Amino acid sequence: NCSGYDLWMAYNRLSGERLAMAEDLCREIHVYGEGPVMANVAAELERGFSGLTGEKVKTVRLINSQRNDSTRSRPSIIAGTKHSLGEMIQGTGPESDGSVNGKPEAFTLIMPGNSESGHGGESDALWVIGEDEPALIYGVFELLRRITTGHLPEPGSTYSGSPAFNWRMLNHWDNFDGTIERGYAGKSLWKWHELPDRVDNRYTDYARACASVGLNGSVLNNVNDAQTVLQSGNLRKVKAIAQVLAGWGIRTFLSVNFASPMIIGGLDTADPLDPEVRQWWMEKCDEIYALIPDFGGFLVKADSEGQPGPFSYNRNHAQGANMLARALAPHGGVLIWRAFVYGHGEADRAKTAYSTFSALDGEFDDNCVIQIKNGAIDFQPREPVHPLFSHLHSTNSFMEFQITQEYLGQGNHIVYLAPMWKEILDFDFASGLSNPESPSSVVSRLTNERNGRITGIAAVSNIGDEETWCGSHFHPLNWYAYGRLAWNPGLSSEAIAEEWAVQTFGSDEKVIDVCMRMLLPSWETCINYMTPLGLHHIMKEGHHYGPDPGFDGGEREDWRSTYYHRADRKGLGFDRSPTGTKATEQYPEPCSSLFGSMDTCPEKYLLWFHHVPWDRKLSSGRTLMDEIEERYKTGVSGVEGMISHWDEVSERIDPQRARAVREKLEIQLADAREWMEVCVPYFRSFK
Ligand code: GCW
Repeated sequence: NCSGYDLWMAYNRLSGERLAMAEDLCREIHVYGEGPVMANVAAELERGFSGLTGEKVKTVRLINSQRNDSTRSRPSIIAGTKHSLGEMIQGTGPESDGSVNGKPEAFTLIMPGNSESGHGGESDALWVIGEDEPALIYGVFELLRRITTGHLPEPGSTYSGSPAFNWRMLNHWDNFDGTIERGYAGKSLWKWHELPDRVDNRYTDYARACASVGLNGSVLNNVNDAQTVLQSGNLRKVKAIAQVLAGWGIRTFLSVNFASPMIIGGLDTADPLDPEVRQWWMEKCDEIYALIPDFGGFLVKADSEGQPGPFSYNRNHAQGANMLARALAPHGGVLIWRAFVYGHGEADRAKTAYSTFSALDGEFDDNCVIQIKNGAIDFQPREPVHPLFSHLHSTNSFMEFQITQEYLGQGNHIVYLAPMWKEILDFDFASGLSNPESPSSVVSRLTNERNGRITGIAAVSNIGDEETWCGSHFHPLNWYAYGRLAWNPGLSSEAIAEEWAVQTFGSDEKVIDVCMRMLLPSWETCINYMTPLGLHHIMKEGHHYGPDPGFDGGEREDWRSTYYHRADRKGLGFDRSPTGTKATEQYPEPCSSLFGSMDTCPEKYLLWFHHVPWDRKLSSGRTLMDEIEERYKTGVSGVEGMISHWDEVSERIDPQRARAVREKLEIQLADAREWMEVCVPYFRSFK
C-alpha cells in the first residue's frame, strides 16, 4: 500500500493470533447466491483473506441456492442473504432471535460456537447474513475489518448492524471537463470522454471503498455543472457507471440544472407550473429509469450563486422542488433540494437559508428532501450548527458536510474531521450542549424515521484520480470517517481513526499511537491557526487558501472593508446577537439566549455571534487580543508537534509514505505560520 491506492482496504498480512484466526476462517467459504453483487462479495472475501493471510485463498465458493450441494463439507464461513440462504436459516439463529429484523441493509454475524445457528452441525461456521444484498456487502466488510483490527465478536455471540440513516451519500463536485470544483486530488474519476465504451477499473475500486464503509448513494456531477448531463448521450455514459456502482449497493444520482428544459429541451421556459415543462421532466425521468432502473434521483442547487431556479417565474422553492419530485415519484426517485441560498444585498448572509426554508416547512412533497449544510455560512473550520435543523418539522432533511477541505488547508493540511462532524451531529437544541441521546439533538432529528420520512446524510467528496485518491496519505481518513459516521454516528472519533490507521498502516502499535496523537487534536489545531474563537471566512478570496483578513470586499457589499470579522477600534467579531443582525434569534430557546449573550456564548463561537471589545477578559484571564495571539501560537506549535510525532515513527513506515507525509506537514507548518504572521498584526492594528 506504499502508493496509497489501496486505501484502508490494503489487507496487509496479519501476524500472531489475528493471522491464525484469519487462516482458520478462510478454510472453506460458501457464498450463497448469484448475480453481480454476490460475485463481488465472493471476490472481496477472496481478496481480503488472501491479503490478510499472505496466501492466495482458493476456498471461496459461490453456491447457487437452488442446488444446495454443500451440506457434506464443513464450511468455515457461510454468507448469504436471508433470501439466498432460505431454509438453511429458518427457525434458527438469525430468524428466531430477530437479529436480521427486516430492516433494509441490516446484517448479522453469528460467530462459530453458537449452538442455535445453522443446520447439520454447521455451528462451527461463522455466518454472515444480510437482510438483502447490500446488507451482505456491509456484513462482509464488517467481518474483514474486525479480523484486521482484532475486534471479532466473542465466540458463540451474535453481532448485528444496520445503518442510522437511510441515505448515505457522496456528492461529487466533478465537472464534465474533468476538473473538480474545490477538488484537491487531481482530476475527476469519471472519464466522460471514454464512457460508455471504456469503463475504468477505478470505478470498481471507488465503489468498493464506498461500500466498505456503508455508503449507498453517489451524486456523480457538480451542482454547478449540470446543464447537459441529461442529454441522452450522456445518460448512456451515466448508465455505465451506475452499473458498476449497483454491484456494490450504491445508487447513482445526478445533479440537474433547473433550466434543463430550456438548455437541452428547446422550451422557452422552465416555469415549474408550466404543463410543457412538467411534461418534459416526466419524459426525461421515464427515459432515465428505462436506462437505469435503480436510479436514485436528482440533486438541485437552485436560485443560489447564479444557478437558475423557480424565482425567475415568481415561484418558490417548494413549487420548484415539487415539480421535479413528481416526475421522479412514479419511479421511486428522491429529489434533493439544497438549502444553500443567500443574497449579497442583505445584512447577514447567515440568516437567509433559515428564513427562506422555515417559511416553507410542510409544503414539500414526501419524496423531497432539503439538504442543509452543517452551518449557516459555508463549511468554515468551525461553525455553530445550522439553525434550520431545529425548524423543519414536516420536511425531510439531510445533513450536508464537506469532506473536501475547501477552507481547511485543502490537499495539504492533515485535519481529521470526525470531531467536527460529531460536534454538529451531537448538538442538542434543548440544552445547547452535546447530547446525542436527546430527542432534540441534530442526529436524533435527522435519523428519526417517523411517518415514513426519508433520512439521510451527504458530504462533498474529496476524491480525485491521484494515486492516494484524496490528496495525501492521510486525507482518505476523512472519506472513511464520514462513511463510518453515516452508518453509525455513535462511533467515537478515536475508534474510527484507530481502525482506519490499522487497516492503512498495519498494527504496529507505535505507529498507531502516533497517528492518534497527530490526528485527534488536528481539527482544533487547524482552527487555532486559522480562525480561532469563532472567526470565519477570512480566507483569500476565490480559492480560499491562506489568510486575507484585510480583503476589501471587492464587488461584494456584505464584505466591504472588514470581510466577516468586522474588526474596528472597539473590537472584533460579527454581531449576530439581538444588538446586531439577530441571527441568534433563529435558534430555539435556550440556544437563542445562550448564543445571544456574550456572557453565556461558548467561547468557540464567540466572534461568530458577537462584536467583542478588544480588552474584554476571556476565560483564560487574557484579553481578547492576547487570547487571539495565543491561539495562533498554539495552532503553530500544534503542527510542530505533529511533525515531531511523525518523525518518531517514520522509520517504521515505508520511505515512500514517510517522506510524502513529512512533505505535506512542512507545507502545513509554513501555512500555519503564515496565518499567524498575517492575522495577529492585522488584528492588533485596530487596537
Ligand atoms: O462552498 C461554496 C463553494 C462553491 C460551491 C458552493 C456550493 C459548488 O465555494 O464552490 O459550489 O459553496 O456549495 O454550492
